[in-house]
Amino acid sequence: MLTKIITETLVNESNELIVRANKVAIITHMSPDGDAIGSALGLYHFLYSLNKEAIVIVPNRYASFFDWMPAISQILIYDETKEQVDQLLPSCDLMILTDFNAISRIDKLKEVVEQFKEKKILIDHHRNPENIADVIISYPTIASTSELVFRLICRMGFFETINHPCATCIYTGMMTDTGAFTFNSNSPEIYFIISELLTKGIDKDQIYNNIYNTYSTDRLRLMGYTLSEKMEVLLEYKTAIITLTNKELKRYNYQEGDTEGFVNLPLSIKGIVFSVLIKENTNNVKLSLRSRGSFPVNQVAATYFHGGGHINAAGGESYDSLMQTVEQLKQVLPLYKKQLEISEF
Ligand SMILES: [Mn+2]
Repeated sequence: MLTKIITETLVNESNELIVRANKVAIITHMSPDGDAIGSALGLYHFLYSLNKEAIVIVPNRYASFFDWMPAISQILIYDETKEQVDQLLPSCDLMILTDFNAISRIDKLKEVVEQFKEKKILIDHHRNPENIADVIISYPTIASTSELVFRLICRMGFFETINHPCATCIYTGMMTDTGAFTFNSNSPEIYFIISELLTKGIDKDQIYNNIYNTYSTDRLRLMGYTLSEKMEVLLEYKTAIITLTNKELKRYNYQEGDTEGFVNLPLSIKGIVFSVLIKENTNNVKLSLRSRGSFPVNQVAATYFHGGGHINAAGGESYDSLMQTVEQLKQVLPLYKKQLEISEF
């Protein structure tokens, strides 16, 4: 049995809105990751099983290693389908927002959400959600939004309705947000849920392969280059910094998603608890920050790099040059020396 994490009131309010709805718009965040897509498509399949219509809208394109996911081709990428989305939305009578806590996380979809006239439900696990929905299901202690989607469906009494594609999407989100159950994954209930998903026929080994063993040659070579040439290890601060310029990315025919997970690699060095990937973008510099133990990378991201996230995984950006951003980060490190020292790995 699962603990009843989501309150009775939230379950009832969601149930009422979902049962009443005919066509649901599901929206998730920019550069959608496995949990964003997993939670959104999980809901999509669930709603179709209830004989309802659903559309999933994302701000921009997702990495190609999600291409195998059931119904992924139905996702509307707002960057490329703005007119279609604007035309479809008025026919929707409910909106579900998944896996983000701030309206800024959905980029140009901000207006779409703000102008939507009907009710909205937010399902998320990031801290301090903005007041962007009528029903806010926010549980930061839960490892993935996809897990929350599973919990909500079950609490509404629809476990039987979960079909194979729905279960596959939920599992994908649970797996990717925990690094294939290697962090943030000590809750026994995660494994109870997995066993329930297995009864729906998911192939967890195949899902792992689909996500993690699909590198292109270019991507693997870029990884090798990054580790051998572009990783700076600052043992004094238990920190590693990886940088990648536009030019270098081009050299390896960079495709969206090719650097996914690179930031985690230095954390496999003994003694490293803080890892940062700093990457040139078209008009700014993007930072991915990861840590082990108690070191709060979301604090670093929020204080210095216009970002935020979770304690062990956060993102940020900078409008200075790549080199300036690296310098800035290096100036910040001494301020966190104590916290870095006590953070365990
Ligand atoms: Mn998530």
